[in-house]
Amino acid sequence: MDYQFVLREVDGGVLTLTMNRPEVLNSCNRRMVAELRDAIEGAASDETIRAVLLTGAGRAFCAGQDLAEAVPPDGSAAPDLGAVVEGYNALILGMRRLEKPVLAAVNGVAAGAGANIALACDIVVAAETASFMQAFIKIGLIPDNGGTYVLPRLVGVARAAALMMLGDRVSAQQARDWGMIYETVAPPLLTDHCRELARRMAAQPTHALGLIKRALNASYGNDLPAQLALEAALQRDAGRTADYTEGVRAFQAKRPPTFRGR
Ligand code: LHQ
Repeated sequence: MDYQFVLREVDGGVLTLTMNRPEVLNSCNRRMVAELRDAIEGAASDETIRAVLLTGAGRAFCAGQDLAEAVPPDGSAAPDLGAVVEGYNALILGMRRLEKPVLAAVNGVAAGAGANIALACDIVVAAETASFMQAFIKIGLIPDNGGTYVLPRLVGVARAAALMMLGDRVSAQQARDWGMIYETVAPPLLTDHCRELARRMAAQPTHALGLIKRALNASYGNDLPAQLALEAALQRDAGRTADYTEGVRAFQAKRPPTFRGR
């Protein structure tokens, strides 16, 4: 696919995807969503990619759906929103099913679909000046992109309901204190810090990282016996990897391990 609105860069096993429509705060048009989806699908089948880093160009992470496309200013017919949301759903499922870590470097405001795309990542790091906003209600919509699923699980139903019903902005520090995201860093340090984290993840035992993700996804719906059974099955699988052998040998030899992701 030819990429117009997403910058793609691969370095040291890390695929960096930068949403790149800064003049509209990286709001998502249909094409950008398709590009993100394509890049995530490509990462799944590319062995050289062992971690993904998602960020935004300019002062925002992503302001959600491009509202000019959602309700065309020229008065032409608005698209069926269910169909638009289905395009995002494929992206969110692709990110959750990708058996490689996805890190969000939230460089600025993450609103609407942009907030929930960030929350679909495995690790969310935000600049101290960034913010999160379930902006949907401000235009008469409900949170989508998995927001109604993931947000109550991250921050509890009381906070999730208030955030969704009021549409207020939450600062990155508040989001961190509530457990919505992993950590905050000073804005000038965000890029380097997240690159370093992504590089570290790309040097981890990739297959096991994928299995952790599978177990966490399943934990949303499983009871304890089912989750314990799943852990046993996934551990059997992890125990058959070359990286497991390498990890144990390196420990015994008191040297750092070299994981190849296999
Ligand atoms: C934008 C946008 C934007 C276009 C800023 N679109 N231009 C799913 C399926 C189908 C339909 C609908 O939605 C969904 C899911 C959703 O995501 S719904 C929620 C959509 N997003 C929003 O409602 C957020 C709208 N944006 C804002 O509330 C503000 O822009 C925030 C709070 C994000 C940032 O505020 P400021 O820092 O004050 O920036 P700004 O408002 O001045 O925006 C800068 C420019 O970006 C401006 O253009 P201009 O030509 O005036 O400089 C905005 O019009 C444009 N922009 N968001 N979503």
